[in-house]
Amino acid sequence: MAQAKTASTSGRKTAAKSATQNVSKDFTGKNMSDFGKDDELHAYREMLLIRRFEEKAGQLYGMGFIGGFCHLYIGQEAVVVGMQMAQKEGDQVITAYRDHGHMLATGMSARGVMAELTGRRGGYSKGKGGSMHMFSKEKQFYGGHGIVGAQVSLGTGLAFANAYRGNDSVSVAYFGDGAANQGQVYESFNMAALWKLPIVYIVENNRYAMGTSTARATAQSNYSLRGSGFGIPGIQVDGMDVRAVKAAGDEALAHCRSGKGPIILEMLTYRYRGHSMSDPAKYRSKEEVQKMRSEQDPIEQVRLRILDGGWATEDELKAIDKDIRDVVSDSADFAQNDPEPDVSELYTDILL
Ligand SMILES: Cc1ncc(C[n+]2csc(CCOP(=O)(O)OP(=O)(O)O)c2C)c(N)n1
Ligand SMILES: [Mg+2]
Repeated sequence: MAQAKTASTSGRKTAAKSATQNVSKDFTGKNMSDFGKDDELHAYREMLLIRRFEEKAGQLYGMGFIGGFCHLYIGQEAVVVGMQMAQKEGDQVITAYRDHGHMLATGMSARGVMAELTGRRGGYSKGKGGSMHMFSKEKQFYGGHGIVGAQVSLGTGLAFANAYRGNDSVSVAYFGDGAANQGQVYESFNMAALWKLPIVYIVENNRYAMGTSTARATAQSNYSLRGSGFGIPGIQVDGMDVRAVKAAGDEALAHCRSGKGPIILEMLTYRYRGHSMSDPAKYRSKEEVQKMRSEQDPIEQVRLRILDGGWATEDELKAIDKDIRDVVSDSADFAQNDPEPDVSELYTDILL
């Protein structure tokens, strides 16, 4: 059995030897040969859309157009984009409250997401859900959940439905390093392993749960091993490298589709912004953030590879940037000008 290694570019320590049993491969992105020009350009565009969208959402929040909670995904873009590239139509996605990137990656419209953030009727929940509560049946996106860990149980339910119906779809359930310490996660693992449910559990290990670092909060910091008591295999992945994410996603989804049951992918990633818009992030140094941004930024990695490979010129990349900025500013204009929901909508679509 291969010894577990953490992603080399993440600069983290390798996993303990005793904990290697379930880790099948080292996904660093360096040996992912089948990720070519079209993939790089696609990943660049998709990640940039999320980055620019989140920057704009942050601005609108500062200007008072967005109220309530708002958790930005900046820094983690390679995770959802790489996974989405590995998925096929019909696979379901479910996540927590840091969800705008997941929605855009599934193909939900920037207008619909931004208008939901500003509480307008053109939003995905008609302006009544806000940042943490959006859904799209069409794109198989099941939320958007504010209760830490709840989406893991719900995602397991989606996998149960796939198994019950005998279809070929896989449920992809994202959760954080903090959520990984929640009890219902392990109840879900047990059922998923027992019934061999088709689900990829993705731990987005961004090193913090609100202001608490993983070092302070967890007894087993190799999250890919968290299913070992249930016989669920896990893989540690460089979540800053979209090639590594896609390759691990391919393997995990094939595992599920072949009837082998659940699998865990631990994505080693990092959030650049605070936990939410109201977090000044005093629990970490500016240098730590700066180091990640300058050495491992997921978008910059792709940009450099595109230029190195001669797959696009600086000018062509600038044209992509401009397209993306246009999509995002169009969504912001829409989200500021679309009317608020009518008062008659106050008691519709809700459970009392
Ligand atoms: C059941 C529950 N407990 C506590 C909270 C408060 N809370 C909101 S986010 C959060 C931290 C979760 O961190 P993590 O799972 O690492 O996700 P990240 O924010 O890093 O994406 C906590 C404790 C909550 N929303 N729900
Ligand atoms: Mg976290």
